[in-house]
Amino acid sequence: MEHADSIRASTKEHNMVPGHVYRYGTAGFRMSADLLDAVTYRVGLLASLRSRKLSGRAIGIMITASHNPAVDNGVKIVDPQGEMLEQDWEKLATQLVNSRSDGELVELYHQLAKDHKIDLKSPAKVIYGRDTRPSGHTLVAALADALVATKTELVDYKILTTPQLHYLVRATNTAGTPLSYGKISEVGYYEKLADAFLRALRGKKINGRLLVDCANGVGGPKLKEFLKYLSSDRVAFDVTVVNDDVLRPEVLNLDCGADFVKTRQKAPPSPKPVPGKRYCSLDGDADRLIYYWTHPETGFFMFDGDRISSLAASFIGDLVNGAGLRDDLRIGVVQTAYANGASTNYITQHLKLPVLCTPTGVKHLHHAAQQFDIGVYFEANGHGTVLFSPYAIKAFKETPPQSPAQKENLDTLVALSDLINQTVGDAISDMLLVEVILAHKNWSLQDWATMTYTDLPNRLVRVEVDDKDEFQTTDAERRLCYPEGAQRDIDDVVAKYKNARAFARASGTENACRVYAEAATRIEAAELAERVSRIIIRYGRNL
Ligand code: NG1
Ligand code: ZN
Repeated sequence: MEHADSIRASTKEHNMVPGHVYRYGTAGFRMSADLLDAVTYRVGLLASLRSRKLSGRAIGIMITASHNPAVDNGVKIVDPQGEMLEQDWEKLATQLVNSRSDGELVELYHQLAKDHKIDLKSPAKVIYGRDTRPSGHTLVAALADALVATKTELVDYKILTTPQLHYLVRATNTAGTPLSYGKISEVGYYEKLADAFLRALRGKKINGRLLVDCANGVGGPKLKEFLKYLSSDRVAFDVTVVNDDVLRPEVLNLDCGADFVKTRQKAPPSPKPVPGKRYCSLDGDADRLIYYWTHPETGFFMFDGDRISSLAASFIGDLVNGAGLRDDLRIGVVQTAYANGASTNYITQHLKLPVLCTPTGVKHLHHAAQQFDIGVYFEANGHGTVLFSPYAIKAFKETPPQSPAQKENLDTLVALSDLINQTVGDAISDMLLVEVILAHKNWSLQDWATMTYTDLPNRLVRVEVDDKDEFQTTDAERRLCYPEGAQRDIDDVVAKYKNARAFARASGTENACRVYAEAATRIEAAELAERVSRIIIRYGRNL
């Protein structure tokens, strides 16, 4: 039994905390950091198996708990093209992590190798990074123990944003091929983005200062590093980085960051928002982005994932038309049920683009977006990107331009395909994309708001239930199919309101249900959310 002795020896150093059941969810394993040492060790074992299964291609592991409080952490596996772990393997991760004893763990490891025809003597490679949480230190040590025990080549990239790790996985696995994604280094990531940003801007002027709230997370130091790669003689990009204190762990995601702005629907209290200025917020691992500004009279106004998505779709759609490729390339937008109904209407009716709805979790959106030549996907919370198919990129590069304007559109599309992270939502890359679009359109945030659509009033509520897994959904999570009768009761309540929509689903990241409601007025949206929540509580008790 290959590696059995070394695994047995190192497993003893990483004991599971008893009494917990772990599940590889939408965000991998995410919980209080105290519970994660042995979980991370076991994820290392699985990643080594996955790499061997895929002929030694590099697998990524990111240690982060994103927008969660500083005491939490998480561990997530990245597949060779920089995508989320394949779904079938999520189950294997859950199985392996829940092994009840060291003996069972070693046995299951070998059983998985046998079942999946994995040669444990073949080469394996795992690369990893972590956000700024102090607990990341010990977790990567646990991970390294598993990789050493299984004779897996490893590269520790230390502190990274989540999208940087995804970039590095893809760059590693495509190096030396015609699809090379970029240099295999953090510097390579900055150089690629800086170069693409300048090409996409095409000398257009960026208006005014942008203030970037980095949630006191890894995005702060990384954004500052990126800015060094923008030569000031080629672009005037006036950026002020705020909430970038990574030395005091307790302030991570505290009263700041993209999740705070989106869920509280207000600007972070510090630094005090200045009316009229352009702001954006990243989350703790820099894969979500929300823009906002405050108006002297009307107050706070937010540009969430739905707005970034429709802005990108509209701009890229215009470029494709201007490049003469309208009939060649299929452009589509992917959303979840949480997308504001007004954004869906705007995209289908005004932009005349198809919209697909998938279950929550970026892996679903990413997969659906791959059906298009240009697939724009965003969750309302600001996580998303734009995927370009190899066919689309070839068309941008090889279509003979019929005019200087067409050439310009084609060149801008090539630049965007380099600027936009093709592996996962990336707040820094998405922010540069928004800045490029606003510069091309010569829009302020006020222009962006008034030239598009008005959000329908909405309300998102978290509802505590005994067992959230009893709530099962269908139709991209828009309808409950279990408990029986619950959906009928929700339909009856929704029917009492005009232009209303509501749904309930079990969270994939915490033991609770979420209820979302939209209606013609704020009061009605709140009332509807309240009534649907009561239905969920009632059914939750009857089970
Ligand atoms: P859950 O807990 O399944 O609702 C939340 C977010 C998702 C996604 C994941 C992963 C909402 C309503 N849900 O999922 O969009 O980002 O966390 O972080 O925002
Ligand atoms: Zn995140």
